[in-house]
Amino acid sequence: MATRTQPNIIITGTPGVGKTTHCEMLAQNTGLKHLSVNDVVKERECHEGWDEEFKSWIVDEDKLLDSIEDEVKEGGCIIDWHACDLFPKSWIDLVVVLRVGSEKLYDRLKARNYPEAKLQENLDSEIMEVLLQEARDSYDEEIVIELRSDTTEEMEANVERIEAWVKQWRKDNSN
Ligand code: DAT
Repeated sequence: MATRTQPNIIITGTPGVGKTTHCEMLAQNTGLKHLSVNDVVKERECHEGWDEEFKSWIVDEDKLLDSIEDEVKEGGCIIDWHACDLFPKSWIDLVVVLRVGSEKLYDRLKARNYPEAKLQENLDSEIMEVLLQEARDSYDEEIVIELRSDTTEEMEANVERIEAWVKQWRKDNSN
């Protein structure tokens, strides 16, 4: 059993699916802390350099885990990252996999000026449900939920649903 007094949640999904937007809203509404793995990798230099073709950092996972271990074990983190299989099961209480339709994703990644190879890889990854599979392979099925993130209305409903889950977790884990 976890000894933390606040839950840890992973918000995952293909880049562009809405992780950051969801995490910011959730952090504001729940008081939990938005832990952007992207920022951690950059600011604490948990990488082995820059991949020019994909315009992204080559993440050093061991360094990343060492770097966030203490704060995540404390609890109360909303982890924002496009992978989830690296975090130890014992750290995590809920895994939310956001999903989006191809056309919407294409538009969002295009707006970010993603290079063609990176754009195509991410579209394929979303269609093949790579992150959903990764989440199901890495965590108990009861803690993995898949939520749609095509529209603002869906995002608001998702945030409300996760907020309700946090409230219940706090009730169940208070003495
Ligand atoms: P991620 O952190 O997964 O890369 P993001 O939160 O930065 O994604 O969102 C990418 C863009 O898409 C951003 O301009 C906000 C928009 N967006 C995300 N989710 C949305 C939703 N459910 N409805 C409408 N727009 C959304």
